[in-house]
Amino acid sequence: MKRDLVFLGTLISLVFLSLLRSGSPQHLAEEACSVQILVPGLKGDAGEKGEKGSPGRPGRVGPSGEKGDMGDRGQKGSVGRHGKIGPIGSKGEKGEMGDVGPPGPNGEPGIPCECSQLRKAIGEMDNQVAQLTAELKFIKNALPSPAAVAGVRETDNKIYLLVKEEKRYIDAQLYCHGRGGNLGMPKDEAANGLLASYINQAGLTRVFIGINDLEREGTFVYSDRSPMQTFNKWRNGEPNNAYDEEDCVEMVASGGWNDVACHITMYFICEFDKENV
Ligand SMILES: [Ca+2]
Ligand SMILES: [Ca+2]
Repeated sequence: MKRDLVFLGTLISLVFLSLLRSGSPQHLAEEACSVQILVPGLKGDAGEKGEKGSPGRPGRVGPSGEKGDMGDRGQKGSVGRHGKIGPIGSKGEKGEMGDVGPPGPNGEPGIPCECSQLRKAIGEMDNQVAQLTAELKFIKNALPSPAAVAGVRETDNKIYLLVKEEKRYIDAQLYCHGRGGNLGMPKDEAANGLLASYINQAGLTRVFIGINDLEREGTFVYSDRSPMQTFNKWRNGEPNNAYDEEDCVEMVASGGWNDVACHITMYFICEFDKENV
């Protein structure tokens, strides 16, 4: 288009020049020198083909391709390392008994002992015990008894001894004490009955027993200082503290009790705990 305009301009200029030259040739010659007109040449022939250019820059990264098919299975790997040691197992069952082992070596000779002497001493003691047992049995059963002793009576835990020596209460108590006992202290019906029969079998009518109110008038206690319990065998009207002097106690053949004066003398019964004999 631009080229067409230039071409049209050129054509107009040529027409204008032709008109000028047809008027005054002198005047036109002067005018032609003062006007500069540029006119492009004709288009040239095509040039030779250029040399090949340098390679272009790399293009952009293309999109991801589709997933391919699964490959073939690989080869078997080598054997791995040993694993950790596992926990301790449960206890096994007991095994069978083994064979008898060989006999051990002989021991060293022992020290000569005095067993023979010990055996002899023990044998003698056995003889003494047997003899004493026989003597005790004889004493229990012997009739008549020697001197003051008229046999004994016993229960599961007591031994009673009737002493045929007339003594005041206090002396009778000393006699029993001196032999590790006390005056007889009937504390229940059974013991009281045993003492009563003891007296009867000895043909006696009364003996001192271990009961008194020496410390406090009217308050009777046993001779071991233990208090009277609910059990008692007072005869009718006793204790009456007759003449205001009866602080000791006798048992009569019936087993009944009576308070009497302590300074009179009569037979008496001692009692001993078997565990102390
Ligand atoms: Ca009294
Ligand atoms: Ca009395």
